[in-house]
Amino acid sequence: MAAPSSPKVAIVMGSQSDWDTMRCAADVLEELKVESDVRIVSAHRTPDRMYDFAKGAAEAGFEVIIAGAGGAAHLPGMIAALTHVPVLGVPVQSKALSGQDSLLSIVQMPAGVPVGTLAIGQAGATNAGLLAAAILANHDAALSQRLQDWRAARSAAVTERPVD
Ligand code: RP5
Repeated sequence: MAAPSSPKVAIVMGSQSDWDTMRCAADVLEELKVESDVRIVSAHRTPDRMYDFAKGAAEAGFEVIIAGAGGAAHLPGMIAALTHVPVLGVPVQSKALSGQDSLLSIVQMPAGVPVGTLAIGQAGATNAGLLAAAILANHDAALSQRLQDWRAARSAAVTERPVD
């Protein structure tokens, strides 16, 4: 049984080099006062760590997992295969193919094991954080209000006309 204060969102990534992207998910969650547990878990370099994390995710109290990886990005799909906790996949922008490889390898899951795939790069990571918050907000009225306020502030910041 998870302690009441355990983070409900896990953010995992395949490499330290993914952190520049994935920190956008952590940052927006922090703005919304949602705790997250951030880890490096590589599908091909630390497969045992990935297995243990995914198999233990539900019992650890995670309700959403955000998984980011680049290149032949198996991580989100492998985690989704090992847990029933919803997985949001963030395709990290790779050097060789600008993240097209990451995107296709995350989004093209065969029917039966879904990964909710976001945009390539930092926009995708930010939106994964917002989507995770929206999922939790379904049963957290205070978070729902913070999310609505966050969006209202973004709308209010848009000027009607461009300024020089
Ligand atoms: C993937 O390979 C990681 O997700 C990362 O995006 C990419 C490159 O990793 P490094 O070589 O920078 O560690 O596993």
